[in-house]
Amino acid sequence: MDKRKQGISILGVPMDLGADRRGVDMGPSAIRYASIQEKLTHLGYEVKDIGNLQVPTPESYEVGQQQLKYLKEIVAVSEELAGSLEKIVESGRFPLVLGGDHSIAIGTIAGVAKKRKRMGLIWFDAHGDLNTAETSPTGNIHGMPLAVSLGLGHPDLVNIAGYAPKVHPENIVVIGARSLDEGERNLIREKGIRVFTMHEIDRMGMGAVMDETIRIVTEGTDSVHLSLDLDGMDPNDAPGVGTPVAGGMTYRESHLAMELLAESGILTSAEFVEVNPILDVENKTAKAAVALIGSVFGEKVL
Ligand code: EXY
Ligand code: MN
Ligand code: MN
Ligand code: MN
Repeated sequence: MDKRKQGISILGVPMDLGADRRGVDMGPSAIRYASIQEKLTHLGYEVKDIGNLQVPTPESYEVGQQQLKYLKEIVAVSEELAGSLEKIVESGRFPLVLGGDHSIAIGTIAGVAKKRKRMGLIWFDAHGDLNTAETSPTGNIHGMPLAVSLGLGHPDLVNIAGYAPKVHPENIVVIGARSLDEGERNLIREKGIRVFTMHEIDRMGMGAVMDETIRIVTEGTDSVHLSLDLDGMDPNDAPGVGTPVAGGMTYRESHLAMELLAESGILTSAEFVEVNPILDVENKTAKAAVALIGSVFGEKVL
């Protein structure tokens, strides 16, 4: 994508209410420390970092329902996040959101999709994030945002920004899946969501996977959002995540995916989530995130 004329607005969301392991709230700082602004500026973009949204600290609040931990607090942040994203889209700038756990996608997607007629969605992840309170093995909301965006789950989550659903199953692609719960598998079959598991990525190669992905997310849509969970990468390349799963996308496979997205020019918003500096090794995962962001914004070797 060459959005150099468009300008990029960076927004951090230091959210860790959606996951069980602390530390992911430091993700936005780690990604900034890995020089995201310098990278994008060097690529020729005008970048505005609007700072972080305020997120409650888990220690100061009650967990609430075990099957929807910190529901009330996550709903409040998601509403605010959706409002911020609407404003960025209205300003004509490219929204780039830094997490935070993946529950932030509920608010990001609610905000960007509200301003579009129909949005395609690329979900880069080891997981499906397609649980509801009924199917979740943990009650952690970061395992639910894709279901919520489809209109499934607790009404307070589903109706963030006052409408539902945000996206349609025909325009969603999940890439890198290798850990799905039973309820998620059923939902994928029921809704006919295109999921490229690691098995398919191995067989087809990332080039073919991205060709089909780009076709699906652009069919009848006017915009495409990338929701990239760093645990989609192999834990050798991105160790700083709360829910690592072996056998993920390599550094190069992940970059090829980003490079092909850049070439296609289809992206209209993006978020990079689940970077956990406490679990990381010398900020390797935040550096990987910044490198991927470079590729998705058109960085080339030659
Ligand atoms: N499927 C599991 C759950 O729902 O608890 C694990 C979810 C991890 C979600 C992450 C970050 O993508
Ligand atoms: Mn937590
Ligand atoms: Mn995820
Ligand atoms: Mn994940």
